[in-house]
Amino acid sequence: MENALHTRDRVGVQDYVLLEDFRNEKAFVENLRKRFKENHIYTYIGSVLVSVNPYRDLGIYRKEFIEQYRNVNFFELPPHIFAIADTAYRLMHEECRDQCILISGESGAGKTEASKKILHYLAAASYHAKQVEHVKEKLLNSNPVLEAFGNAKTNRNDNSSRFGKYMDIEFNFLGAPLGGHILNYLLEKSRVAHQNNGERNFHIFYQLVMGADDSTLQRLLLRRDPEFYYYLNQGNSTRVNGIDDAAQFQIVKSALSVIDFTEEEINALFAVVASVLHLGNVGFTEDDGRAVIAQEKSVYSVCKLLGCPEDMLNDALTHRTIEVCGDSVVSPLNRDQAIRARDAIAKAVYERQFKWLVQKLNASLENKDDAGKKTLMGLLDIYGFEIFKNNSFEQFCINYCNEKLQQLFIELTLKSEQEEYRKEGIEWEPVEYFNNKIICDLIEEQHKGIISILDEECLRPGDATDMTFLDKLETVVGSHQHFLSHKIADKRTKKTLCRNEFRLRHYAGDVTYRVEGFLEKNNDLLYRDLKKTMTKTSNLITRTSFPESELLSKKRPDTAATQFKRSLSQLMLILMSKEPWYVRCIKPNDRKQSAVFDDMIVLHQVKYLGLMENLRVRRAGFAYRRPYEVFLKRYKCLCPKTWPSYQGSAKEGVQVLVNHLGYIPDAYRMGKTKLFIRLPQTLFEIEDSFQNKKHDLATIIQAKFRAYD
Ligand code: AOV
Ligand code: MG
Repeated sequence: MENALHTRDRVGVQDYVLLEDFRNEKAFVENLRKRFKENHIYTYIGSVLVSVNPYRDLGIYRKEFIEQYRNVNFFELPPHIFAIADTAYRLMHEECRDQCILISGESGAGKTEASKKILHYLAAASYHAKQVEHVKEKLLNSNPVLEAFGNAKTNRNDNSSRFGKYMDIEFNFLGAPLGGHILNYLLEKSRVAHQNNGERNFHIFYQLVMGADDSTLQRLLLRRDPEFYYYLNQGNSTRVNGIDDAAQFQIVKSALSVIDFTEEEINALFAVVASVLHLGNVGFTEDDGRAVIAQEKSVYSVCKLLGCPEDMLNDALTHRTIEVCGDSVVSPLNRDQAIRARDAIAKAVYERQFKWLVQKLNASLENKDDAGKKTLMGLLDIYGFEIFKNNSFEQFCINYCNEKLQQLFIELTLKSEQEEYRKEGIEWEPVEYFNNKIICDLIEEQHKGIISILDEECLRPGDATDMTFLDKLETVVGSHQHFLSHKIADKRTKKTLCRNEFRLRHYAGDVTYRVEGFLEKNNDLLYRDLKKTMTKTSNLITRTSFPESELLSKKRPDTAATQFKRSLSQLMLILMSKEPWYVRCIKPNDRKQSAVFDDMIVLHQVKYLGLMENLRVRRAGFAYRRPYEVFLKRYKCLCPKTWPSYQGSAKEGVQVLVNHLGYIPDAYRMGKTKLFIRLPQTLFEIEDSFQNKKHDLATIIQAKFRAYD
């Protein structure tokens, strides 16, 4: 077994707090590399877990490992995702404080895998009783379903999350899970209608086509051939090495039944998935500027599956009705407009189905037993920072979300750490760190942030276009140090951008966005005729997710970016109300390869994740801190003057205790309300003594009882 103090040469240090040259980036990366080579993918910075994606099964998540990490103090065993899960779980259970585990890192770094391991750990290690086994089953089975509908192959990751997910798990006073609740964030729905080369649509489409039995396919009017569907074949990669769509389909189907989906609901779900594929195959020709449907058979299939009148859908795909002074005027669409209308309805149907799915999951996971006190464990797994060849509105939102999360990390760990020292009256060395708030402001500030400018263009009647949006950006934020456009040459590359691009200097790197489609995607409007057609469907999912009431509402819905911004700020409040734990995921290379550790790629991530600053703050200060009451309560038995009780204040008691333990002055500081301990070893030692003492006391007590028998 790896031990903190004895094996540092071969496998590096398991906690960066112990790294001698802790200001040196090279030494930092070297330590990760050493450990990676020895298959130690986890390393701590205090209580922050750094994880390097091994891209292969290391066999470190088996039952024995779960058992090993159960109820063991955080620093006693080698770093592991289970140690984070275990400590957070125990704090939640024993001290009744809500916890949350925040997982970050760029696309493909291992966030989703980490979140699944945590969930598995919690299910396996939490209170065990017959009544809660079903809850655990449901929590675990929610994953394959959400991944089928919300993940896809991208050029960065074969199983890339295309939605953000925050899950709260509710526990009772025994530590037994009672239920859960999922919040989902902005699904990348543009993928439904279009995929870049090398990428795929959401997994479920391929799973259904490859995995459903013949009679189901027949009922859904589908062919067992993903290449046949326009919405599946654009990326030229319908089949992916290492992904067995057919086998996955069986897993998804059985997961759906575990989470209480009825046969009728499952049929409705697959009918919607199939109808999206048929919609994609509806092609148009043009006659005298008017779109004419070329594949009536596909329209027929959609109508049959969703249960709506065929002529109604035909009309809605080729015409649009506008209300003018109370009168309805019908005007034909041209071919381009019809294609856009078709894609818009396909995307809307899929997105609303996803929301319906999450609602159904939540209904199934809802804790119906309301009695007693509950505590929560939150788990955040979002889409990671990404840079593609072409970056659009979706990447803008995803990267903005990552900025917010980084900001939270800085706020909570770095800043709060400094502030705590100040508050506790303890001297320490200030640490400079890059604060990305300036980029968050550039994006989200009221009136002058990018989202506000985008909204303004979206709501402006008349001639607003993606290019006028870019012009406005240049006027309002052109001089911002994190913004670049074609008018300003990049100081580093000396190159100017194209006329239709802008570049943001994100905390994690520069990303060039093309403005085409920003307005349309942000507006996210659907022709009324198509909406109306959906309200007339008999499929239970489309019928409930397109309510008639929406047609009556005159209020314009908020834009996509504004809704996203609002939901993110709510998420930040949720996270701030809990005790946070961090898992910082790192990708060892850009080729999804195991055993390849690219120093430059790792160094880049170490830098932008702020890990060096994080370590400096940790080292400048004290690895450990505990309120006097908590510390005294736990360890008072180690000193005859404080055991069984101490008459003075908790602070005085702790002073007596540490004097008795012989701590040297540099090892600790006494704050206003807390004791600060510089190095983790000091705490290992006292914890060991405590465990031994506890054992001795238990033996004495047992012996006493035996004497009475
Ligand atoms: P992500 O969630 O961080 O990317 P994933 O968790 O999906 O990344 O990881 C990508 C792939 O790396 C997985 O499909 C696994 O093949 C492999 N992998 C990750 N972690 C481990 C691990 N601990 N052990 C073995 N293999 C692993 V994105 O969702 O794209 O931002 O939007
Ligand atoms: Mg993911």
